Amino acid sequence: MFIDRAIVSFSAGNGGDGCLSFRREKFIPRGGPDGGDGGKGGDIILVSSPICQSLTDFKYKRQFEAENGGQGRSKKRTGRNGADIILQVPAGTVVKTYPDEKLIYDFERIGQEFVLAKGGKGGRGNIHFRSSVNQAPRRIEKGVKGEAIKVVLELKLIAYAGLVGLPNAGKSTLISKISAARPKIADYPFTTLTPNLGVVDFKNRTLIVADIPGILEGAHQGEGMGLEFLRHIERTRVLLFVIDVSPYTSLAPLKNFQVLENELTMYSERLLQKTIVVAANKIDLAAGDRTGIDALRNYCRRRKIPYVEISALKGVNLDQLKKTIFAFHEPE
Ligand SMILES: Nc1nc2c(ncn2[C@@H]2O[C@H](COP(=O)(O)OP(=O)(O)OP(=O)(O)O)[C@@H](O)[C@H]2O)c(=O)[nH]1
Ligand SMILES: [Mg+2]
Repeated sequence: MFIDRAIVSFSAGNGGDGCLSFRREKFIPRGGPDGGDGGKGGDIILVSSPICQSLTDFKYKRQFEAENGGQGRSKKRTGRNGADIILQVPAGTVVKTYPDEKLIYDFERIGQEFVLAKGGKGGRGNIHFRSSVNQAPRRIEKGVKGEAIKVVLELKLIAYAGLVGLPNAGKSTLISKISAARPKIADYPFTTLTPNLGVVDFKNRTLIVADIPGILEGAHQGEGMGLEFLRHIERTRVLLFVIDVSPYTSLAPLKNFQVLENELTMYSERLLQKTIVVAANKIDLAAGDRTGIDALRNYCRRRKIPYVEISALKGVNLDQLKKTIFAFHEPE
């Protein structure tokens, strides 16, 4: 399970001030007060929406301000109400106070709506303050300030697919090409030390994919980074094996697959009951001899394991890969 968090400031709109004005017309001397009320400030409203699946929007923009109400005007006209801001969050989002993290609201289901910050009321114009003793009131009310609040938005995510592969196989390159995630990529093993999540879009559907550190032969005995981080993908639906099929690796593709499978079994037999998809990566480098690649391909075919040849770097066959992964996803 991953936790996605964003700290965001919201301010609702201020109410508009009431207006100070007197009727001024020909032949009507000493016209009475006619200043209208200020409009209400816009609210900030959060809605849990089926379309929204992550808090990414709040990573780019961390401050939202709803519109202020308009000032009241002469001739008893009320100021315009400020527009509300309606923001979508995924179901599963909790809203907490910042910085002490007390629960404010929990979006348990799709379609819930919560007014996080209320717009200020408009002030009354001088029309309201006429009395028997004061026919020409110069009194108005100021608009009320809108509520302002800084909160923590938090979403617990369960990734749908997890990328597993030896160090340097191109997992981070792949997630950076199929999602907005931008993990570090480099030509040496163990570039990735902590998991990264990416939201992958395909034909109006989205799925979360997790990139985790590479696995070495012997990881179950503590080699490399060990297997501890596999707990992050224990609940995924699909395991995507990323296998380097270029001639520049020490392991032949099929052996590479078997090492991964073996390490995963050592961690938990249950992991291998998941759907496995194989991405044969770096196909752009695999000109010439295909013996090793074909051995992996035929093996997958025999075991009915979906197999796609890709180049994460060059963007080859990535749509085909996404289609394959999405095929196991039943819409809720
Ligand atoms: N030619 C080629 N190079 C690739 C491809 N995919 C990844 N690479 C290169 O392989 C190297 C490793 O890529 P990463 O994405 O960091 O690999 P990783 O699997 O995340 O590695 P770790 O995080 O260390 O486990 C980088 O130099 C990438 O540019 C590909 O399809 N073709
Ligand atoms: Mg990596």
